[in-house]
Amino acid sequence: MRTVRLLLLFSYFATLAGAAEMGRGENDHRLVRVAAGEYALGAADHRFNKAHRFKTDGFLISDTETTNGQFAAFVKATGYQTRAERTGWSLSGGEGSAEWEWKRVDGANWRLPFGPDGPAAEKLPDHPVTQISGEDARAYCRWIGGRLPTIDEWETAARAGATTPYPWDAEFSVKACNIWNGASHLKNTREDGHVLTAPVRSFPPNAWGLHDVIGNVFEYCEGHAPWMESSIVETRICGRGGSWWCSANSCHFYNLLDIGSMAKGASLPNQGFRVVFDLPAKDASTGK
Ligand SMILES: [Ca+2]
Ligand SMILES: [Ca+2]
Repeated sequence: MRTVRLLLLFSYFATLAGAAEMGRGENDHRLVRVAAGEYALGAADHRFNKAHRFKTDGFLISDTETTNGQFAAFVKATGYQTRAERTGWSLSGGEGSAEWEWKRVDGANWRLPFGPDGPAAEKLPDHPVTQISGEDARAYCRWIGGRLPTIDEWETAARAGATTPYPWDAEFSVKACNIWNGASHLKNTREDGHVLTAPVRSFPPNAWGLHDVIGNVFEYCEGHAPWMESSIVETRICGRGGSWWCSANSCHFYNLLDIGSMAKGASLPNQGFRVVFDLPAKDASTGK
C-alpha cells in the first residue's frame, strides 16, 4: 500500500515544475520538493557553519514538524515504545525554570511531555511530537519509508533561497516564530502567543512552504556539525532551528546558521523532527 501511494505521489510531482512544489504523502505529510541543484549555505562570518556549497539530486521534505497525531498513528500501527516510555521518565521543564534547567520527571514521555500534570499529546494532535530520542525519530522515519534530513538538506529547505540568518529577513521578528519570550525562563512574556509548543502552521511558511523551520521544536538532523569532535559523534545527534524553549539569553539557536546537538538517546519537550524522502532515481537524474 505504501509503495503504491508513494508512486502516485511521485507521479504527481513529476507533472510539476519549479524549485519547490507541494504534494501529499503518507500519514498526512504534506511534502515540499527541493529541486536538484547546488545551494549556498552557511555564512562567511559564522564561527562553525562557514559559507559552503551543497549539491543535491533533490528530495522531498515535510512542510511541518511531525505531529503528535502522526506519531500516534505510527505507534498504533507498530506498537512502538519510545525510549522515555521504556525507562519511565524523561527530562522536562517550562515556565518557572532556571536557565538550562531540565529536571527528571517520572512519567514524562511523548504522550505527556511535561509529565502527568502537564498537557496531553492526545489533546494536541496538531502540535509537534516531542520527548522522542534521535533513535525514536529514526524509527518513525523508517516506518514511513523516509529518513531524517542531513544538516545541509535541512538548511537548504529551511533557507528556501534566503541568504539571511532568518528565512524572512536579516533581522529577528518576534511575530514570525515560536521561541521563548522574556529575559529568563522564570516568566514568559507571551509576545508570540505560545508558552510551550504551538500547533504546526501557526506561523507563516518560508518561501517554499515550510513552517516552523525556526522555533517551535528543534529538528533532528543527520550528520556531524563541524565543531563535533570525533569522540562525541557516535553519542550525539544534531538539531537545528531552535525551539519554544530558546531565548535570547540562553539557547539562541533560532536561526538558519547554528547547529546544536544532544545525546542521541535523550529526549526533551522541545525536540522533534521532520521527514525527508529520497526521489526515485529517474526523477533525481533529471531533476524533474
Ligand atoms: Ca513562545
Ligand atoms: Ca522547528
